[in-house]
Amino acid sequence: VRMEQDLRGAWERGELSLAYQPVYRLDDGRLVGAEALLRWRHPEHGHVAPALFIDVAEQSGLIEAIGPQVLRAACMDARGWQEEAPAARQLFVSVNVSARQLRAGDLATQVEAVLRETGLPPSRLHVELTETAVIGDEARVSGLLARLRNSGVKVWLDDFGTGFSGLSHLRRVPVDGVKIDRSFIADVLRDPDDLALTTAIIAMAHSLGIQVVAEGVEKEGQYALLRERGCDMAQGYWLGQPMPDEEFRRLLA
Ligand code: G
Ligand code: G
Ligand code: MN
Ligand code: NA
Repeated sequence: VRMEQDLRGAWERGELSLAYQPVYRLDDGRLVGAEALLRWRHPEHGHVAPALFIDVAEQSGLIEAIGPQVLRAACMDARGWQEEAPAARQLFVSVNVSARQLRAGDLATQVEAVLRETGLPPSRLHVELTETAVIGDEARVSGLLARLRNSGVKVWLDDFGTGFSGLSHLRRVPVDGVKIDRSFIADVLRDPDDLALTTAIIAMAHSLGIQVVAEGVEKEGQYALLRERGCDMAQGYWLGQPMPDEEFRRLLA
């Protein structure tokens, strides 16, 4: 209850901010975009772990207020990146959308309004949904995602592989790609099962005509292996930590 109270109005008080983690294409090593990750600096307790407060935001319904603010801020920041370098005109920003947000308002209408307001081209906005967000409501979610994708927004299935039923979802839910959960990448150099799963996810995604991002790349060897296996993109501490917008802009300049 305490955290819920503290989280209420945190955005307006300037305690919440976005960090951007760079995403690189593996074939040529180019920067292609960034994932927006919410950060909370509590006035007394300092930095609060996102896994903790996102859960509270989700349970309490506060995410329905915070989500649209995150979406708008991320699109505005991404629109500003091109001021640093002409090539930044192509970069995407990837925004996490939770199950509750997906069910609450009309996400497609919200997204369309924010894109109009910020002038960010739709193809530069990516939306990340977890497999669990999609479960149970596939018909409605599919319709919503189809509308988003028709407008040019790209949709990714996040934490892919952890939901046990990833394959069946891909059949019914239209997405542009999957993000391999970092738990598979962590041991991919040592554990033959994780390597087999990662390789299988890449092959399966490509045979369905969709792309693959690997998360949690912490070592050069993981990067090299993923590249060799034909994975499309990667992010992780070895490539770049999540950083404030000012720092991300310095990376672009
Ligand atoms: O940021 P890590 O930095 O620890 O993020 C932890 C979790 O919080 C991840 O699963 C991530 O998807 C989720 N997350 C981060 N930012 C957002 C956000 O803006 N909205 C939602 N719904 N989830 C987020
Ligand atoms: O669930 P989601 O994929 O949206 O969350 C991304 C989370 O992963 C964030 O908490 C982010 O800070 C974290 N993260 C990003 N890169 C790495 C990495 O290389 N290693 C680990 N352990 N976590 C990472
Ligand atoms: Mn994510
Ligand atoms: Na993930």
